[in-house]
Amino acid sequence: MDDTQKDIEEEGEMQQTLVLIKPDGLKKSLTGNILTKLSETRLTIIGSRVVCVSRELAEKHYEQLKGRPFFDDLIVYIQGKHHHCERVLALVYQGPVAIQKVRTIAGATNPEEAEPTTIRGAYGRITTKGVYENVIHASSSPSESEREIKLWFKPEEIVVPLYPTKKVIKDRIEITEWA
Ligand code: 3AN
Repeated sequence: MDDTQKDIEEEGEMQQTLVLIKPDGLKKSLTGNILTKLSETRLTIIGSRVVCVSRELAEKHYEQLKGRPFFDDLIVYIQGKHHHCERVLALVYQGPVAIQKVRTIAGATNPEEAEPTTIRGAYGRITTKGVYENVIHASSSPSESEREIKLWFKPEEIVVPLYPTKKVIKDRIEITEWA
């Protein structure tokens, strides 16, 4: 039995999770600190991209929150318009019970309620306008992580096969998409 199989047997189901280091995290030069904190999980990074977030991508990512009073501010924030930093760092982590492990280290949604040793507790804040600047996004469930990973990454941008794919012809070129 190799180490990965041993971990799964001892620790639980193999999962993937999407992490976004949000524009406030990048602007405040927290990337290294956040990655160090996440490395405590002993999970493996299987995908990574710096992304300039369009309004369309932001709205799709947060589609479940449409209609909430903070939705418009959230879309502006994740696009980096509050921080003059129009990008996020998107990462896919994989390993046993990855979703819960990352959410535990990320901390509570409200940075003032997050444990001080978590990423959001250490680095997050609520602005005077009431926007939660909580530095990091982490998927909340297996179905959400699959939806989010497929939204942020193309199949070839992940270094292991994750979900079924299909071949399609675009502009006479064959490309691989999520099925
Ligand atoms: P989480 O990111 O912890 O899974 P969600 O999915 O409920 O929490 O919320 C997504 C994002 O929306 C949060 N990360 C935060 O930036 C923002 N948000 C959630 N609740 C509030 C709130 N009450 N006021 C302002 N922003 C919020």
